[in-house]
Amino acid sequence: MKTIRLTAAQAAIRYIANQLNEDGEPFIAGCWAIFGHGNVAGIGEALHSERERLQTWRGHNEQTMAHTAIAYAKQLGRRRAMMVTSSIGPGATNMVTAAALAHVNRLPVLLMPGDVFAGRGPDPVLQQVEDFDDGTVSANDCFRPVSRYFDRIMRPEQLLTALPRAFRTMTDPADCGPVTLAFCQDVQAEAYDWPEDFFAHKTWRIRRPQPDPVEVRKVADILRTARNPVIIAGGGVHYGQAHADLQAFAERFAIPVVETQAGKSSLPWDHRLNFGPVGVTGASSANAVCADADVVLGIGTRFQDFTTGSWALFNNPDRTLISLNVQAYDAAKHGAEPLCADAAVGLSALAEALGDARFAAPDPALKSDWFSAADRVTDAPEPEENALPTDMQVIGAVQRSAGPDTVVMCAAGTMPGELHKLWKAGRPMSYHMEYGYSCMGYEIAGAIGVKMAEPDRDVICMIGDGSYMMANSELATAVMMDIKITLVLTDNRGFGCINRLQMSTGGEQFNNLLDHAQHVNPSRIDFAAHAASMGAETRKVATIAELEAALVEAREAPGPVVVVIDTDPYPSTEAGGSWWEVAVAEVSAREPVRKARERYMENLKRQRVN
Ligand SMILES: Cc1ncc(C[n+]2csc(CCOP(=O)(O)OP(=O)(O)O)c2C)c(N)n1
Ligand SMILES: [Mg+2]
Repeated sequence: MKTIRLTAAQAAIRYIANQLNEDGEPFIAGCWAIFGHGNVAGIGEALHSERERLQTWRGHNEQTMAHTAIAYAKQLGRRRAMMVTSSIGPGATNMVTAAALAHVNRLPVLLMPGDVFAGRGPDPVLQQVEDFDDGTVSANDCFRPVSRYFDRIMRPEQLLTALPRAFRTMTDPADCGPVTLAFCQDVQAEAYDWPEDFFAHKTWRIRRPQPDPVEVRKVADILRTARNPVIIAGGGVHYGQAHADLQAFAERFAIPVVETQAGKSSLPWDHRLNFGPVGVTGASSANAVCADADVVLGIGTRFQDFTTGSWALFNNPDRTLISLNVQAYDAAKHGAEPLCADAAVGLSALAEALGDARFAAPDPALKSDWFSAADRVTDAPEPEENALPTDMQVIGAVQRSAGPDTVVMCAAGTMPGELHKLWKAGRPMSYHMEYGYSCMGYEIAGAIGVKMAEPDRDVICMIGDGSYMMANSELATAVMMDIKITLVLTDNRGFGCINRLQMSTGGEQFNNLLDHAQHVNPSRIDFAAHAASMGAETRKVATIAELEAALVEAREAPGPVVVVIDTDPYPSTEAGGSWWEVAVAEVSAREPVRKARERYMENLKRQRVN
């Protein structure tokens, strides 16, 4: 057997660079890296030697670098991914939040934190977490519950099995998620004689699991007897690239489709069978259809509480739940009748079994009623003097200035709910929402990942002042790397959405808006100046008309643009929506809390968990 002598880190990077997707592209598009003593001399040296084939990029924070990597994979429907390397202690644990985000959202990312010395000679090294009773524990054990596959590389030759396992996990449609290879720092630098064929190009095809014929028959029998079925389109429609299959299926049988946060843009918003967003942040049209539905067919959805209205939304007493999902865990949730398969092939098998069945699509007036309510808030006239515009009007302005290929993206705050309700998404993946983990701080980094994934599309990142303050430093990376994104920063001076949630659960306004937080000096953050200091082009606008004009200009600007607008923290779209379970204090000195508790107990009666 021919061998080649390389360090373990050199072998890892060389192997990674040779793994391809079905389109012949490297599956790992590049590596985000912040070096420390735990990776600079090992992985860092190896990345340098392979820099022609696997690019290395430097960010400002390990968590946000990983967000960029994850957003890239999400935008490309999991067909490509990125890796991220960190040092052994704080750099590694900074990535744990991002690992959790990828885990919840079932997205591939290859995390490669350094780890302590396998040989343990210099113990304890800088940043080593010492466990008094367990010599195998390091800071990287924090990744275990949030990695789909976790391994610690303590000998070079472990890579011969660990790396193929890592790629299997990232390219498996059912098991897809983050992989953490914690790489002991002495092992990174250790040489080994590797079989040469370990570095041959290898193609990883994402398989499309076929359904079990018995499951198809059973599900078809249920569906055939339905009077008013509904399809819940989730993220699996995007990841399975099942857009055309979904549309054909819905049209053939006249079944209305509603969309989750991850599934939005599965069908164009104005398709006659797209009844809009579902659930807590849903449209009245979609939710009315769901409340009535006797068969609920989920496609590629995890049935998160925002989708199901905490299981109080589908309240037809005779309803049956069907779950078409590539992952058996999701296919059997909450008493669902499982159809475990890839979305596209599952739909075509189901279509064949259904034959010439045909259902009665709901009244289209539900949709026109919804859009007249939605347009009233997005297209409301400019506020009176001394009043601030609403976030919904901001959405209206962004929508009017957007093209069909624009990608609007966001993760936390007021905007995800409002965008889910109000954004009119045309093309697939024109709506990129991280709402599995809804992680403040994903926005700017995520926008960079979206733009790297699809450089030809305009990317608009909606970001609240709270999220901006939590993680903004990758804006400087966007400037340095000339990644053109547009940020629309809605400054309502605090955590507006949580303040409203606090009020609706009977709470006094407390510790959310900056005015209600302990302070000596009132906050006076100048966001435009802050963003400008990192090299972005910035505009502070006062009105919706100015915002619209700034967005048109932003398209022509060469680099990242940040448009800041002050908005009113109190209003949100009243139309649509459904109940969401948030536990309210059972005893309280406050009368409004006691009232909210009563409402909560009343609503709980509608909940049906299987
Ligand atoms: C990392 C993280 N911490 C806390 C939360 C809980 N949370 C959700 S939205 C929000 C406030 C967001 O404030 P901002 O970005 O200003 O948006 P706004 O609601 O004001 O529009 C908080 C604290 C979260 N989702 N993520
Ligand atoms: Mg805010």
